[in-house]
This record gives sequence, structure tokens and C-alpha cells, in this order.
Amino acid sequence: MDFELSEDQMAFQDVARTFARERMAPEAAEWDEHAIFPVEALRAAAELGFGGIYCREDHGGSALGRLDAAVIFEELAAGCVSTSAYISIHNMAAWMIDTFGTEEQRARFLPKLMTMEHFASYCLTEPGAGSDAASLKTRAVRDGDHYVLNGEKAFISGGGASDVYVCMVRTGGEGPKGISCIVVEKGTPGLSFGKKEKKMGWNSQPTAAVVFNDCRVPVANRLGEEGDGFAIAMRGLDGGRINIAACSIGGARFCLEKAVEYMGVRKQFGRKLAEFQALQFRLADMAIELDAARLMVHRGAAALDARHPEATQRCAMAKRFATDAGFAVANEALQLHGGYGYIREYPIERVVRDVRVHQILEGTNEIMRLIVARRLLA
Ligand code: FAD
Ligand code: 2MC
Repeated sequence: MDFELSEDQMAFQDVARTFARERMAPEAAEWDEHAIFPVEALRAAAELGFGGIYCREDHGGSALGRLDAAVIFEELAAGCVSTSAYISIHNMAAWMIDTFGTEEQRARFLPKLMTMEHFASYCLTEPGAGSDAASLKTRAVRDGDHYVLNGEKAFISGGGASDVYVCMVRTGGEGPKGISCIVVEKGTPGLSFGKKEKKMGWNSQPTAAVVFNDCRVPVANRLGEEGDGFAIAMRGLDGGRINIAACSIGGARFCLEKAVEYMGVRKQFGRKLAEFQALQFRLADMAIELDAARLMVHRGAAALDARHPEATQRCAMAKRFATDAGFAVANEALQLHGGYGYIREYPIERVVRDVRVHQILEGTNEIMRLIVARRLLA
């Protein structure tokens, strides 16, 4: 067991940290305020290899592992949580095509996804099927060489902006075994989008419904066999949950650093805040929580890399712990800034708003407990 990063990992950690500091942090407030999807910055991130971090190299992926990705996402999120989280979703969708696609599908979709000339979305949730994802109702009915899709996906990150939609749809009977995974391209007749949702955070990426109205998609766009879709979706999410957890840690670490700086200059009662032991202990607890979270996230990521049989459990545990810890630490940093923490001029409140949703999406933290509890009781 080695708790230190390798030289290679430290090298791309440094690349991600520099990119986050120079290309993301200075603009993050603007992207949030005006809900800007930062296409140029995303493509610049892809130039560094972050468009397909754990996709194979033959179509332009970086062929790194999940632990490597967790290190990268923590650094990126210290610059902008919301944008990094979108990069994570794009990576998850691209990895599904890389892993479950045929050679023809990989060659068709991956090159443009790796450079982020094309953006990808992951479509599982529906208005009536959130936590109970296997109850989804969007239908795909076979008609010759095509499927005809009807139904609606809710809350899709990148909805309307993305070019490639990796969609879980029903081709068979009820339950998980009736679900298939189909890639739908923007511009396909019958594909449309709902309004851009107004959100508490995650404002640098659009969220919208994805609607299928007699949408004809070639059978050649199906990943895997009919009925494989739910397992493919869950495999994608195992890794997505680790990335999102790493994004929570990155955002919270940024807030902790800001709180340390602030307490070194802000004076009350004739002393710097950093001199009050009660507040020093709170900083210590924040650092301890984040360290514990990082260890769990790295263990979950390493389990995915090793295809460990407990990988899903470890990812669920890490996602529950790190996204709760990330929110608590960011919120505590806000408290330590007093009234200034609540003001937009300071970056803390944005991070609090951004990391809050990580307790809800990619499986709520209640669902993470359900996954862990089922295993305990099995
Ligand atoms: P529900 O499932 O209705 O849950 C409501 C509450 O009940 C929650 O607290 C939940 O934890 C709890 N609950 C439900 N079942 C149980 C149970 N069995 N035991 C205990 N508690 C339970 N989805 C996508 O597919 N792709 C995306 O790109 C995407 N992006 C998103 C972006 C944003 C900003 C948001 C807010 C959501 C996004 N989602 C996306 C959807 C997200 O994954 C769902 O919101 C989430 O899975 C929860 O589903 P729900 O909202 O329907 O809540
Ligand atoms: N890897 C591989 N296969 C898996 C798997 C995993 N991680 N998890 C489940 N499966 C398989 C499982 O083995 C079973 O197959 P089999 O019968 O052959 O053994 C099949 O899938 C059904 O599994 P369950 O019986 O556990 O299915 P259930 O309906 O009880 O639901 C649950 C499982 C609750 C874990 C799942 O519905 C879930 O994860 N819900 C949360 C939904 C979610 O995370 N949404 C996120 C949307 S994306 C998002 O928010 C973004 C921002 C992108």
C-alpha cells in the first residue's frame, strides 16, 4: 500500500492545478453569474488530455486510470466546481462509448469527443424515474434498421449544448433487463430540448430536458446488446460518482485555503481570527474531514482500476462521505468568513451552491446508503 502519488501523477496534478488557477478560477464567477458554458476553456482542457482521461489512446484518449482522474478532478474543481463536474460527465459518457462500443462506433464518436469539438451528455433520469432508475419509461421500438424513441429525460447536464447523448431507453419489458443504451446525435429529427433550468448552482453548464418524439435512431447506435443498458449505465456511474466526489473535495479544499488566508488577516477583539483556538480547531477538523474523504475516494478509484469485486460499494461509500464532507467544509469556510462569506464578491458562496448538488445527483446520498446497506444485509 502506497499513500504517495507517483511522479507521473504529480506531473499531471501540476498541469491540472495550473490550468485551474490560470484558465478557470479567474472566470468562474463570470460563468456562474451569467450562466456561460465555457466552450473555449473546455476545449483548452481537452488539449491537455482531459476530454478522455480514461479512454484508450487509439482515438485520442489519455489512457489514464480512475485514481489519476480523481487527482485531476480535485485540482480542476479547485478552479471551478461546476465546469469540472461537466468535464466529468463528458468523460463518463465518452468512456461508455469507448468501453461498450464496437470499433466502428468508437471510430465514429470518440475522436471529436476527445478534443471536445463534440460534447457528451448522459441521459438516465426521467420525470417519473429518478432514484428508481430502472423504472424508466422512454421507449425505443425497433423498426427495421432503426429504433423509434418516444419519451423524456429530465435534468440532463449539457442538455441542448451537447452533440452526443448517451441514453438509457426501454427496448424490452419492465425492470432493469428491459433497458438498452443508445447514442442519439444532436440534429436527429424528433430530438428536442426543454428550457434551460434556472439553478442554485452548477451554472456554467446548462441543464435541460431531452425529449424524443418519434425520434429515429439507427440500430447501429446501440451500445452493447439489447438489455445491457442498465448495467452499462451503472458501470458508468461507479466512476462518475468518484469524479463528482473528487470535485467536492477540490471545491472544499479551495474554501479551506481561503478561510486560512482570511483568518490570518481579519481582526476582531484586537486579535487575528487565526489566534482564536476555537477557530483553529475548526480549521483542523475541516482538514481532517477532507483528508479522510480523499483517502476514501482514492481507495474507491483504485478499486475500479483493479476491477475489485467491492468497487461499487467503495465508490458509493466514498461518494456519500466525500460529498457530505465537501459541503460541510465549504459551508464552514463560509461561516468563518462571517458576513463576507455570504457576499458574491467572495468566491465561497458559489462553491457552497455548486457542491450542494453533489449530495443529490449521480445517485442521492440516500441511494449511496441503500447500495451499502444492501451489501451489508445480503
Ligand atoms: P427522487 O428519486 O424523487 O428522490 C427524492 C428524495 O427521496 C431524495 O432525497 C431521495 O434520496 C429520497 N429517496 C428516494 N428513494 C429512496 C429510497 N429507496 N430510500 C431512501 N430515500 C429515498 N440525471 C441524468 O440522468 N443525467 C444528468 O446529466 C443529470 N444531471 C443533473 C444535474 C442537476 C443539476 C440535477 C439537480 C440533477 C441531475 N440529474 C441528472 C438527475 C439526478 O440524478 C436526480 O435528480 C437524482 O438521481 C434524484 O432523482 P429525483 O430528483 O427524481 O429524486
Ligand atoms: N455495475 C454493474 N452492474 C450493476 C451495478 C453496477 N454498479 N449496479 C447494478 N447492476 C446490475 C445488477 O447486478 C443487476 O443485474 P443482475 O440482476 O444481472 O445481477 C441489475 O443491474 C439491477 O440491479 P439492482 O437489482 O440493484 O437494481 P435496482 O432497480 O434495485 O436499482 C440502484 C439499483 C438503486 C442502485 C439504481 O437504480 C441507482 O443507482 N439509482 C440511482 C440513479 C442515479 O444514480 N442516477 C444518476 C443519474 S446521472 C446524474 O445525476 C448526472 C449528473 C450525470
